[in-house]
Amino acid sequence: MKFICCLTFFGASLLSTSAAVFSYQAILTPEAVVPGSPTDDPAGISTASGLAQLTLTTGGVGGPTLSYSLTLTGLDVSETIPRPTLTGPDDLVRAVHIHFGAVGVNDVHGLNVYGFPREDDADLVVNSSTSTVSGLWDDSDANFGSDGIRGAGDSVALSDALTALQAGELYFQVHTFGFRQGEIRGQITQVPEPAQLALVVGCIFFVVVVYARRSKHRF
Ligand SMILES: [Ca+2]
Ligand SMILES: [Ca+2]
Repeated sequence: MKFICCLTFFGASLLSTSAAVFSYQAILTPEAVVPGSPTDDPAGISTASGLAQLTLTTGGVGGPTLSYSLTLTGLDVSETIPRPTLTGPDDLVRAVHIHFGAVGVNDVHGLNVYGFPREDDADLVVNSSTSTVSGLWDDSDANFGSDGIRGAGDSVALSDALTALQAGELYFQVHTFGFRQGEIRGQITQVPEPAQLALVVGCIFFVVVVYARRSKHRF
């Protein structure tokens, strides 16, 4: 029995002490954009789309991190620095932001990823051949600009957005020169964790099998 207790404790420790990892995704469409301006695409003319894969890690040293990789279809991004922010072709991306806001709601920026008004820091990678932007949001990304005051277009620390993330109240919005206020949008939602569930089931199964074998050998 002592052996079983040790195994159970080991399994529980494995799950509780290691950093927790969660998968998120966002599917970006023109239909999800909430019109807030005549320069949006309320008529649904755009055929662009996007898919973002994100990984949240909590419990690690240095605070939470959220890696993201957003691949766009039917839109272009520029690898040239500085990015074009004043003029460009209709299908060229002017800005990518992660915003606060539930489905159907427009709200302030959480992270400025690409383009106007600022970008994620040195971890941002832009691949124009695949129209992909990827990077890492952490607490060091808080940037309130030269005034030092948090405004609607500033980036915040990831810790200050975790509650919204876990509630499904963050979204990607992609702004192009054709649709400056937003051409495509996608809510960031958690993906079920089959790997973590499998680990728990595996631990329980292992304990049951070992217990059954030991009980059998007693008789
Ligand atoms: Ca960053
Ligand atoms: Ca500011």
